[in-house]
Amino acid sequence: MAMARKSAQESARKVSQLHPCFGAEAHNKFGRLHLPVSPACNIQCRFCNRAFNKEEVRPGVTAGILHPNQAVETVKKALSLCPDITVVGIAGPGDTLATNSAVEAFRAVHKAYPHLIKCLSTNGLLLPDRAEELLEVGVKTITVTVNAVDPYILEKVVSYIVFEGKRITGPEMGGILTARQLEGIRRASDLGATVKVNTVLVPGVNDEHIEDIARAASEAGAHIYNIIPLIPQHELSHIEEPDCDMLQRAREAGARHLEVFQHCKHCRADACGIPGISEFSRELYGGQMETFSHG
Ligand code: CLF
Ligand code: SF4
Repeated sequence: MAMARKSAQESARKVSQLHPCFGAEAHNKFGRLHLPVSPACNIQCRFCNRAFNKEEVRPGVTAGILHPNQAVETVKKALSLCPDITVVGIAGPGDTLATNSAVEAFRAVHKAYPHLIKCLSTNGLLLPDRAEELLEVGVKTITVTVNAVDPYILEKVVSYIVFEGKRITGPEMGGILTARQLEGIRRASDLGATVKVNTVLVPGVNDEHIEDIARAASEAGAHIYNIIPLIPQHELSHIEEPDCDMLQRAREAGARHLEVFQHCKHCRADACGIPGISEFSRELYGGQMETFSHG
């Protein structure tokens, strides 16, 4: 296991040179493509209002859903629009492990483009069961969104999970989700993946809890930490967005345990291009998919 951790550290160094979300070096230089193949979610975050439209720029939003068998063709087209793409990511619009679509898409893309980094973002509920399979289909970088590691704080951010066929709420839900996320991080990192933890910073809820999250994530084997300011909506629409001081304090607290990534661009689930520099999602997906609108 120690060997695997060491090789994960070496792989993390390589990834930081090529992946725009895993290192300052690669940021502004390389691009990522998101394949919006994952429609469903197995938890309900209180701030999440998944939507299908072409206007908003935030996680969870996409212009439509792609079928996994369209993945390779989409990567080909994206590379012709933006040859600087080094990463193919799947980040929604639902959870990437709630259905098999992401694994199927990665399997096909890895076969056709083995040199591109495959990147998955998940809420982590099913990561312990699927980490091995992800590594098998070429996934090298995994992001787990951990918004609290205390069940009483977590229930203020997540209203329920659906786990083993049951809908679970309250502190019991918080305990299960945290245990699964940390176990998933441990398993993925032991298998050689580079793991980033994302936290949505919710003022008055988890802003004093960031150091605890970073400590637990680091102990579980995570390599990088990214703090994303809340976009107030859905059940948390009454909470104000965190200000720069709060974000700065949170980043300092996180940095006591993990390297903090500071350049996140709040990407949509169908983003394509160099984050913050170029965006080709309209050219890529615009004419091809239906526009849904919900929420
Ligand atoms: Fe996509 Fe996320 Fe992979 Fe990057 S985004 S799945 S790790 S390839 Fe990057 Fe966008 Fe921030 Fe995410 S800037 S929202 S951190
Ligand atoms: Fe929304 Fe993602 Fe939370 Fe699911 S895990 S409810 S898609 S933010």
